[in-house]
Amino acid sequence: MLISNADVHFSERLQTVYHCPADELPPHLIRYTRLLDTFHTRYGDLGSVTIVRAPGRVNLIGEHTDYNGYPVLPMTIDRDIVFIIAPSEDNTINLMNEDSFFGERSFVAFGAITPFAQGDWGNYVKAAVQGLIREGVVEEGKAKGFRAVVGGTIPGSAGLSSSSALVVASALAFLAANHTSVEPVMLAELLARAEQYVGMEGGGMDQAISLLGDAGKALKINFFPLRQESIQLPENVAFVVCNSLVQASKSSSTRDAYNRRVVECRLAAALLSSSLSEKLGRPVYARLLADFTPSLLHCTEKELEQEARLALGHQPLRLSEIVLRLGEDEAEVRRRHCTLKDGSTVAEPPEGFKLWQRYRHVVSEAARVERAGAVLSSGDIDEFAALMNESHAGCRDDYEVSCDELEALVAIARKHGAIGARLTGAGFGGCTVNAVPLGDVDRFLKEVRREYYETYVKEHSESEFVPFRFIDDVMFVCYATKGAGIV
Ligand code: NG1
Repeated sequence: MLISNADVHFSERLQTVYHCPADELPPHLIRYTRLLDTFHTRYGDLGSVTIVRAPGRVNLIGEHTDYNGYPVLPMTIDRDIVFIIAPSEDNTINLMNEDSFFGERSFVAFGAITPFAQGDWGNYVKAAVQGLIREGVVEEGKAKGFRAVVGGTIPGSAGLSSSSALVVASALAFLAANHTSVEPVMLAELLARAEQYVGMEGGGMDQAISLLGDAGKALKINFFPLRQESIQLPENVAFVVCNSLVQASKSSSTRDAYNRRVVECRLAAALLSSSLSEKLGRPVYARLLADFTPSLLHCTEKELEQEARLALGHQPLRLSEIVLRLGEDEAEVRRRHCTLKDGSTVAEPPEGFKLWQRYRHVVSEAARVERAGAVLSSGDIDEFAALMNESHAGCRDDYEVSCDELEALVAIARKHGAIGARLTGAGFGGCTVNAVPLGDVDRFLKEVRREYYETYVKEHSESEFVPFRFIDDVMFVCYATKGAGIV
């Protein structure tokens, strides 16, 4: 077989993107070749094509902090979404997913784009296109569509950001079809707003790490305004992802539970603002929990915590109680704090809103991220792992986003060599991330496979576990790749 200069160039390019040794390139080359073949079989020869990709991510620490304005510390993973595209003559977007389960989708990039059925994969593409048109990046009347073959290797509904990777890749495809581009930081902010089209009031972590990620590095990301700091990943420890096989689907109860926590944090901010305003005798405006800065309030962190404890109370609060404390009209409280971007309102949970617990997790998690960034930079991996363990406890006890299966998986991981183990992403199922000393990785993989996938899963057949074909699809070492872009 003759190897052209273009082939050599493409191989070198993939090596930079995936940050892998040359002997690990063949599977990537095979995948891209397959996607290109599928494109030509489906659409014929349309001349030159563009390839865009967007990676998923694993969040090492900083859970449920992003939408509160606090930092996160994720890294990209070498599982991604790839689009092979060619521009259309008109504004139609045709999508073919190489996984026949997802099938083909088509829509027009014009006006208010109506979503497909809830949970449909095409909605993430619509979210990106709608966002770019709404924010004036692509001019509505002049927008060009594209034809695409889409291939993904990120496990879905697993807390590894497959949905945001799809949004990011879709945006890059639409921008390429319209011969335009947006600076990555701006694009990440725009797409965080755009993804709320699917009904999750999410923060900006996933779009940011997918676009700004760096090979071999983790990123500490701050929000409002978005800014990032690269941190070299340690060489003596691997971060291993293990999928609990419990689906945390964004189109169902997970979405409602997530949105309820967003609302609880908003209500906590409102109550704390009101009580601080009263105490200080001047208005304290704070929309996000991160807006309460002790130095600006001329108090210590401890004093602020005391104040929050008083303002939020230990017990869950009924909406009527919150309304009373805010001294506002109930309809106004619902409109300002409980209403989501799609106009729906988060209902009061039967047990009331758990404001103090949510506050305590978010603020302590934010402090852990600050510390984690510093100790990771200095190479103190034991301290980093201890912070991961504390983070998991906060997610489980105060934020209540763990489940029996995640607890079993974390316990098994710690028993077999993980020095730090925690749920990652939104929770309610999905994956754990584990810090495992390099020399223990093989044993860890073998034992977790035996004790969780071959034993626990079989013994708990009452749970709805997602079936899998290969163990590598559900348990793997993470390698940070380059951020999203044109390949
Ligand atoms: P995942 O796990 O990908 O659903 C979600 C949010 C993040 C962040 C985490 C919790 C979206 C798209 N993603 O991530 O912004 O809040 O939960 O830390 O909403």
